[in-house]
Amino acid sequence: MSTPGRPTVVVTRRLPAPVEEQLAREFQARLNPDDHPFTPAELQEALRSADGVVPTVSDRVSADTLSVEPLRARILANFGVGFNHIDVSAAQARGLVVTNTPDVLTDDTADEAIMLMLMVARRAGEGERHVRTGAWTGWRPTHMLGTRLSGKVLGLIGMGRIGRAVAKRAHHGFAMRVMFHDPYPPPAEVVTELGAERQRSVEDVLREADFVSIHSPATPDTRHLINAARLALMRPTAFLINTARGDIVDEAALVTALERGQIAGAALDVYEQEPRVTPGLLKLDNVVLLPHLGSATQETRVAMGMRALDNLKAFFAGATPRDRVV
Ligand code: 8YV
Repeated sequence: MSTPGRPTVVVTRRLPAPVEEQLAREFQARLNPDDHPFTPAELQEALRSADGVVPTVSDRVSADTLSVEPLRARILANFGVGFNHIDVSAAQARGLVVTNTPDVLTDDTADEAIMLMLMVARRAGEGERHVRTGAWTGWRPTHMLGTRLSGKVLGLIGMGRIGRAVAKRAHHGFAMRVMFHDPYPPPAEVVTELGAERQRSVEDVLREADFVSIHSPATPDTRHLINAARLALMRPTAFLINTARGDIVDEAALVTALERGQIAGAALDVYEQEPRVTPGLLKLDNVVLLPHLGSATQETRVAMGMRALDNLKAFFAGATPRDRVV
């Protein structure tokens, strides 16, 4: 039982049980037992009636939603590191603090990027479908040959926490030559330790890489960063991997590039209009499609929840939450 007098917190989606239990101990927690996605009206009701809200990527916290009156909420403790679904300027203008959950999902998301590279290069999705549909007639030397990952050139678009974790795996685990572009590059010693080479532009990375993996935040500047013109710079043997945010890639342009054989394949975990997937992608065998699973391990989802909880606790104790973004 939650104790009266504690801050009221609305959580928009089901969270792992240990997190919900802890939330219920610390706050007047209003949970979402049937896990339905919140409507804008439900989000507004939460903002009107709770001291804090824990939204996530399936909520669109727009300026319009945040214009609610009266506004009671004072913090949006986002469950997730990416917060492009929240209009942070509008939140700030309304006096709301916004926090996210970095660090705890870095390793799992980096693992997933490597998994997607291997899946698309070694034709794992295609092979699985082959076995499950009963099409497999047996081993033969020329059957379903893919592309080697080890020793190839990995081009990272974005070299923040997750980009660096991918570089570490690729360099130390797969002996890949790692290059990157980031307008805010890491310190030189970090770059050296990762055996990485900085490129001056996204274009320079795209021209050189056998695998291009995206690790930038979704901002107005990165929307459709990977468009038709940039896809045309990639090698016909290269693969595109996206575990960041869907709107960084122009999905229609990607379908065209794949259909024309301008690139060899793509592996995506995120989409422009989740959960909708551009139909052209579904038809292509050289595309791996996952349902936004980057951080989807038991360990990480619990850690993300605990991190959101820590942010709430700090805020309601009058301190600056560790992961404050505005
Ligand atoms: C989350 C993510 O699962 O944290 C993020 O930004 O993309 C994923 O790891 C999801 O988006 C929850 O917000």
